[in-house]
This record gives sequence, C-alpha cells and structure tokens, in this order.
Amino acid sequence: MKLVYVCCSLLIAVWQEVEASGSGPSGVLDRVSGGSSCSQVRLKPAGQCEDEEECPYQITVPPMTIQLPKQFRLLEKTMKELQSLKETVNRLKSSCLECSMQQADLNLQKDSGDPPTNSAEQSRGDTSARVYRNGNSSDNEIVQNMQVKMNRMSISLKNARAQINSLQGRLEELNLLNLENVEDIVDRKVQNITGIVNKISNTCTHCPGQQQQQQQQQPPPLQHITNAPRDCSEINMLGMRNNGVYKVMPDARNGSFDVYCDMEEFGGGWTVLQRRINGSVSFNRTWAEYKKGFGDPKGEFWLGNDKIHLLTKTKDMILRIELEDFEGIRGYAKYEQFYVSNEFLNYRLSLSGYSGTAGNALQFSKHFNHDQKFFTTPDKDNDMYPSGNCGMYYGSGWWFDACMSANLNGKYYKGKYKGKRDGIFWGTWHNLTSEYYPTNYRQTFKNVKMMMRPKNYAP
Ligand SMILES: [Ca+2]
Repeated sequence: MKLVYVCCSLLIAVWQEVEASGSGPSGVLDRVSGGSSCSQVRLKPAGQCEDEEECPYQITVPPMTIQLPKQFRLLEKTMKELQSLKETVNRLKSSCLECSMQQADLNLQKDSGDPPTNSAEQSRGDTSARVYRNGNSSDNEIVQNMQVKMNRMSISLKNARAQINSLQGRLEELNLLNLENVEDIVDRKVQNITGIVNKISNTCTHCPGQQQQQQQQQPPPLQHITNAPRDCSEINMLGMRNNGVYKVMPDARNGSFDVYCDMEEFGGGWTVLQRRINGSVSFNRTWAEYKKGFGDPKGEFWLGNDKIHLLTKTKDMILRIELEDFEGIRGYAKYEQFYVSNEFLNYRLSLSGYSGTAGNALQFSKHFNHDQKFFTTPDKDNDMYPSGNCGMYYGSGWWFDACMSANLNGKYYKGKYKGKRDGIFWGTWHNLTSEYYPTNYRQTFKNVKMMMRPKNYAP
C-alpha cells in the first residue's frame, strides 16, 4: 500500500510521478508540498492483488478550498447587507400592515360622517394595542401621532370645503351684479334724478316767490306776449293751419322765438326742431351753435338745444321723426315721451314709447342706445366713447353713445357714399343689411325731419 501526499494543485503531477517512480502498489510515497494551502491526497489499492499484477487503486481527495480573488470578499459583505435589508423589509411590512388596519378604521370613521369622538379614540386605542403586541412601540407612537395629525387635517379640510362652497355661492350671487347691471342701475338712478330735477325746475317756474321777484326785477310783460302760444299746437288750435314760421314762447322768463310749424302732416301742430332737405346747411357745428340753434327756419336748421329744452320742459312732448331716402322710401319713428334737459345736464336726451315704421334706431340695443345720453359736439365730448369724441369723428352734434345707431345730424350726402359712415344715419333702415363697409355704398337720406307735439294734443 502506498500513501501519497501531494499538493492539491499538483494532483496531475503526482499522478505522473507515481507512474514514473516504478514503485509497487505497496510502496509508500510521502511528499509534502511547500505551500500551506496544500492538502493530503490518499491513494490506496482498491483490494487484494498479487505482485506484478495490475491493481486497481482508489484516491481520496480531501475537501477542497479554493482561494478566490479579493474582490470576492464583497460577496460576503453584500450577502450580509442583503440579509439586513431583508430583515428591514420584513419589519416595514409588519408596520405597513398595522398602518393599513388603522387607515381602514379611519376610513370607516370618515364614511360614517361622525366627528372624531370616543369611538375614534377607541379605534386608536385598539390599534395601539395591536401595535404594542407587535412590540414596536416607537413606530406605534409615530403612527399614532400621524393619525392624530391626519384627523386634524381631515377636519380642517372639511371646514375649508364648507367655506369654499359658501364662498362659491356668494361669488355666483356677485356675478349676477355684473357691469351691465351696474350700468343699468346707474342709468336708472340718473334718470330718476333727472326727473326730480325737471320737476323742481318746473315747480320753480311757477313759484309765487319767484314770480314776485321777477315782477319786481323786470317790467311787467305785455299782455299779448303773456298770452303768446307756447308751441305750434297752440297756434294750430288758434286756427292757423298753414305750414310756416311762427313765434312761440314756452316760458315767459325766456321770451319768444321763431319756430317752424308743421300744421298739415299727421294732424298738424308740430313744432319742428330739425330739418334736412338739401344739404345747404352744415351740421358740423360747435357747442355754442347747437345751443343757440343755426340754419334757416324755412330750410335746413337746428332749432337750438336751449329752445328744445324749454319746449319739452313746459309740456309732456311726443317726438316724431320723418325719414325719406333717395329711392323715395319713407318711414317714421314716434316716441311717446321726449325730453331734453338743460345745459347744466348737457342737454341729456330722454325718450321712450317707440312706435313707427323706420325702426327704433335711437334705442337700438343695450350697447347702442341714445336714450339718457348727453349731447356731444366736436368741441365738447360728453359721449360714452372713452377714447375719443364721437362728435368730432362723425362731424356733428348729437346724443352720442359710443358712438351711435342713429345720427340725423350727420353729413348730407346727395347720393350714396363709401367709407366712414358720417352721413345721416338711421340704423334700423330697411336696406342696411346689404350695406357692408367698406365695399358697398352707404345708405343716405333725402329728407329728415324731427318734430314734437304735446302728448295730450287732440287735433
Ligand atoms: Ca368720448
């Protein structure tokens, strides 16, 4: 029998040496390698055998240790870290399970709609107990604190939601009070104030103290002047039925003045305040000119804002507007109430009660409405257009809005024209739908007349 000790790393070499030594199967070969990492290899016959015979041998190899490069040490470290992570994950899993159970409790409480009362406290207590049973008291405290905070936040959120809902409701209410409504309210207030001022003004005209003062300051008016007709309707009632210029005195304090009376059309008795027939008179005039009046009472003219004010102040007047275009189409617009305030109030226009065939262009829409608008001239901007003067742009005096749906004081064109719509304009005329700026021609008018008559006049 032979025992062979070889370095594990030289196993093959040992085999070769055994073969080369020629020693018998019973020989013993002792060989120890120089390296400490070497281990023993035992080689022995597998059973009984005669000399010189070939004999089976068996080899016993010791457990083998292989030295790996240094980097492989990291594996061990990594494995340790992995183990540590695994433990952490398991711990977290356990905490999460508790957390989910608490959340479920909280949700149940929320769904019930109850405030956090004793039952909620009880719920928290149970949860705490469960967590304590897991033996993770610090985590449990954190979770408990978080839950308390969450409950507070939940209540705050609920309150905030209620406040938001309340605010939303109030906002919707406020939204109803939009700018247009505010404008309406202001307009109505101004209208009311204007009415009150007018009433006071009328009352004071007949105020006894004032009359007495007038009698003291002025010479007593002549009898024929005192009895002078106040407008064309009174002249008509005196039996004068011809169209023409007459003298009227609506207010004794302001004396008499000439007016053109239309005594023939529509029952007669009309005091004409404006007329356009041939373009002989320019209506591109100043505030002072519109105040006083201009033109020829027998031809084209503007009666004058002060006179219009006096006439509409003395009696409740209706307004009638007559229009005729160059095709001979005629139309009219009648307003059951017509009043022009004094200069102090910038000759504000008040009108209502439309009827007619020409359309209500003076009250065309919410945004184009000449009712309750001040008078504007090229040299005095009282219009509703903030960026400029409508009177200057269109070259006329008128109760401009921002700017207009009607302007009977526009330029007189003897036929159709193109470009800026500065001609006589009535925004509800029948053929305006075919008038597109700037390609098409604009509508013009051959004859225009504005006239007033007392509301209670019976021809
Ligand atoms: Ca303006």
